[in-house]
Amino acid sequence: MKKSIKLSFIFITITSLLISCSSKDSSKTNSALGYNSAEKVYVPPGEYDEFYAFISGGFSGQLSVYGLPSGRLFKIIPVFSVDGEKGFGFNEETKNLLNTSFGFIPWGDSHHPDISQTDGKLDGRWVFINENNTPRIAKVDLSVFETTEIIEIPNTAGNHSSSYVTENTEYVIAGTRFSIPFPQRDMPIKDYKGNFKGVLSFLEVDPDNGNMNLSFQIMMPGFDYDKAHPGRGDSHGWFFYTTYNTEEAYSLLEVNASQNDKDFIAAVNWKKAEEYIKQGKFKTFKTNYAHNMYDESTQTATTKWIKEVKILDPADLPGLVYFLPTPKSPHGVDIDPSGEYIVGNGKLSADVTVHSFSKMIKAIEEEKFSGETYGIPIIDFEAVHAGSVKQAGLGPLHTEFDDNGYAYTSFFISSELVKWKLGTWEVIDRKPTFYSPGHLMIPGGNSGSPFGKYALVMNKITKDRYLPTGPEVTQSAQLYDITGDKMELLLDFPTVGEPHYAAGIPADIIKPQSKKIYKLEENKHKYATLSPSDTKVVRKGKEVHIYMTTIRSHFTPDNIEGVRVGDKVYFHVTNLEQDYDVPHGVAMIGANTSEILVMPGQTETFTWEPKKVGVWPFYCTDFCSALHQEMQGYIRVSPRNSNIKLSWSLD
Ligand code: K7E
Ligand code: CUA
Repeated sequence: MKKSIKLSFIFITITSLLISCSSKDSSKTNSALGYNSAEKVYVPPGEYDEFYAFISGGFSGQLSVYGLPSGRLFKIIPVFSVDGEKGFGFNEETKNLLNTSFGFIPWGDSHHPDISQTDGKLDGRWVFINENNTPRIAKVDLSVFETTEIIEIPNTAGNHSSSYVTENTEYVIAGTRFSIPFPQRDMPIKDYKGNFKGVLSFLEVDPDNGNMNLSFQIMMPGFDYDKAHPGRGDSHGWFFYTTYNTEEAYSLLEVNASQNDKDFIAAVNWKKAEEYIKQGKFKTFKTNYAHNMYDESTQTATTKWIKEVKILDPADLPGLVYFLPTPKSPHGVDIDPSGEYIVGNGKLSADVTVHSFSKMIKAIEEEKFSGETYGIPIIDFEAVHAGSVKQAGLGPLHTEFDDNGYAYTSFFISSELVKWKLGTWEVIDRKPTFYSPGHLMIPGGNSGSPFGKYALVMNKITKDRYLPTGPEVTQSAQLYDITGDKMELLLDFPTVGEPHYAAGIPADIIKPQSKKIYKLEENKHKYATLSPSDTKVVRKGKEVHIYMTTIRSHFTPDNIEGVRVGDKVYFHVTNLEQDYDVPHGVAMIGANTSEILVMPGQTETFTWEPKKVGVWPFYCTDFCSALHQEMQGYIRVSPRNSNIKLSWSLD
């Protein structure tokens, strides 16, 4: 009896698998074959993933950290949007990171993370990521997985062709998607042509600490500069940008910016730019932008206002910029690991157009130009064209490379991932994606040494892939095994926000340098309190400063009297722990900021403006020990005109 039930259960299961195999939804086919795939993504409890993946959050403004192949989420690093979980943008230490010339900006749109490199190899020291909306570039320090610098990009709108690093992290670059009046001014929009300009920015990176500095900008014609990638190997010293709207349309762009058969890839010789800068061939323009830097020793971010920027005009500077005609409103431009091939993903085209760097150099030497625009030579298409991947799919967006001479292109409209061979341009394999991929990522993708084991495809549409969650469904990433001739779909997992690009790196490069605690003796925070006996409460007019310490499981001081309605109370909390993974938090009723989460050895400041008379509790927000629930205290709040003196208790 029992046996027959079991058998019929197996029978039903097999039939249902067969049915789903034959159903029109090919995604289910994969789950029937899924056991083998499951093994390839399964990371047993207690074991580590092989790769980190840093996935942009798009409209979340953040950068999330996943493990591959498991797809497990480890951390969301707040970058351009305030984050209540970590107090980012709320506490006194980090809020200056979000300063801009438009004021404090609590939200951003993050697109393209890129990991620092040495000799064309990922070195895992920093991730840079761009903010599209209010143009900025951030640096995330990978020893602590925190945002430590944000620099605003002036003369720019829609910072999209950003933020990629050169092979020794000499520069991280930014570029304008929307051209704007240059200099910015009140003028009729119909006078766009010739008056609007697109500016490309080069930020030099300090090799010791990763700090950025806007070295110069190049003032380009008023096109849209969409994506960018650095040259490498022989093409090191060049940067490539896609353009669209070479029509310089300013309305109905979906029609008017799709007229030209070919737009351009702009090839910028940044080594030449450096020479011109040295020769003083730049113009200095007045500007005002924020450079926000978090100092690890004071543990506090400060804002510097920069007033000038150097501008190079390619019309006056021969050899600085060339245009490579490329069909058709190209989105991504991607450079293969050797640096020879420049891949243009014409999003309104069925072909992928590939240019040759060596042909480009030859064409420049032989002056094989088909014209010029705004003083910039246009290289003859045939003189630079290496080949095209014919009829590869519909709507190519982005291409990445493995370490075996293959390229992988995402096709938005035909929803597929296509593998093709560099040099022969033949399509090797294609696999459906679910659905409408934007970027894909192969770890080390923007470097001379990719790790061609997995391709992570980030999709715009999810539809039926997950349980429904109301009208808003998660965006989705899909992991493919690319080690064989045929690609194999292994895993779907949801992402945070809308992912655009991602950057992947072997975990072994990052793991050894990951910081476990902040050393108390190195804490130079202005309000650090290094011992419970040094705690105190100080009034400065309407400000009350509490110099507070935490250690399992106690706040010192824990009871404070003498605070008045209308005061602003600063809790300067130093976490005296020196053990890994023991943060303490603080929250206070009615605070219009957020909690803070203070790491071992760190000081952070939480602010509270008491509105009501009474005795109000504060507590630790992080379950730090068996006595975590006992980690609490009170603040007595008296009327504004009270003359109760400040007092506090230490036990
Ligand atoms: Cu194609 Cu912002 Cu790189 Cu999205 S972008 S997909
Ligand atoms: Cu400290 Cu909970």
